[in-house]
Amino acid sequence: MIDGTIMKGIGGFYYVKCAADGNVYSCRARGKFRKDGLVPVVGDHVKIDVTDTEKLEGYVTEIFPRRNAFFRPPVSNIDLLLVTFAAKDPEPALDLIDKLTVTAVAQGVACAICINKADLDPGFAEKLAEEYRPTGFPVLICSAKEQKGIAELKALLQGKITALAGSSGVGKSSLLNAMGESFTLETGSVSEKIKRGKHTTRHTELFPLSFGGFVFDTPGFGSFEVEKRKAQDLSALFPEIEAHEGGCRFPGCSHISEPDCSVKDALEEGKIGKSRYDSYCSLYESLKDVKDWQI
Ligand SMILES: Nc1nc2c(ncn2[C@@H]2O[C@H](COP(=O)(O)OP(=O)(O)O)[C@@H](O)[C@H]2O)c(=O)[nH]1
Ligand SMILES: [Mg+2]
Ligand SMILES: [Zn+2]
Repeated sequence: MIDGTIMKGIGGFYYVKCAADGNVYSCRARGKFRKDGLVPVVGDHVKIDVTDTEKLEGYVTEIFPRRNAFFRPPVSNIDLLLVTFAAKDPEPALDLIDKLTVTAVAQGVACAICINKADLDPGFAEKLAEEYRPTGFPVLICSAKEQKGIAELKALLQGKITALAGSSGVGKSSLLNAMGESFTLETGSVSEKIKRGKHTTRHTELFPLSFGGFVFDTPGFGSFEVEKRKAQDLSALFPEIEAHEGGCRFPGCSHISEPDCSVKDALEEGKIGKSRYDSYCSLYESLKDVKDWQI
C-alpha cells in the first residue's frame, strides 16, 4: 500500500502520483469508499494497491479526508482559487466572478483576483482592481502578452495547489505559458473557440509547476456554483461587507433596504465596491426564498 495524489482522471482511470517514488500509477477504483457514494476526484490524496510494478498499475483503495471539494469541476484539496478575467475581450461578467469568490470563501479556500489583458485597457484594469481591493484578496493586474504581473503571479502560486478559474478566452493558458512552464497548453483566440463551439481545455489535470506547486486550468465558467444557503449567511461570504455590518440599526439587516445601515454607509464612502455590492444584492435576491430544508 502506498499513497499519492490523483493528477487526472479519464475514462475510469485515475493517474496517481506517488510522493515516495515519484511514479504515476494508472489505477481503477476499488475501495470501500464506493459504498459511501464517494468517487475519486483530481486532487484527492489516496491510498493505492499496486498490482503491477512494471506497468505501474493498481487500484485506488482509500480516499483520505478532503480539505475542500468542488463538484463542477470535480476537484478537491485546493489551496487557492485564482479567479481570472480579462479587462477586455471578453468583457468581465462581474456577477459570475463574484459567484466564484463566494464559492471559495464558503469552502474556506483562499481566493485571489487576476485581471489579465491589462494591455488592452490599463485604465479599466485599474478600476476593476479598485473594486476588489477592499475584499482583502490579493489582486494582480497582469498581461500575459506583455509579461506584466507575471513575477507576482509566480510568487502567489508557488508551493500551492491552485485552481485557475475563469471563462474561456480570458488568457488562463497564456498566463501559464508566460510563467515559462514547460507543459505547453493550448491557446486559441476567442473567435476561433466560438467557431469550434468548445473550450480548448478539455479535462481537469494537475500540472506540476517548475518553481513548486500545482495548477489546473478549469474548463470554463459557471463551473462553480453557489450552493443553497440562507440569504442571511451571504454577507459572511463577502469579506468587505462582513467587515462593515457591525453598525446596522436592525439586527439581521439585509443591507439592502433598511435605514441606518453601516454597509450602505461603507458603500457610499467607497469602502465597498459598487459592483461587489450589486452582486451581493442579486445573490441575496436569489437566495431569499431558499427554505431551511433545501440547505
Ligand atoms: N492582448 C492580450 N491578449 C491576450 C493576453 N492573454 C491572452 N491573450 C489572448 O487571448 C486569447 C485566449 O487566450 P487563452 O490563453 O487561450 O485563454 P484561456 O481560454 O483562458 O486559456 C488568445 O488569443 C491569447 O493570445 C493578454 O495579456 N493580452
Ligand atoms: Mg486555456
Ligand atoms: Zn445593514
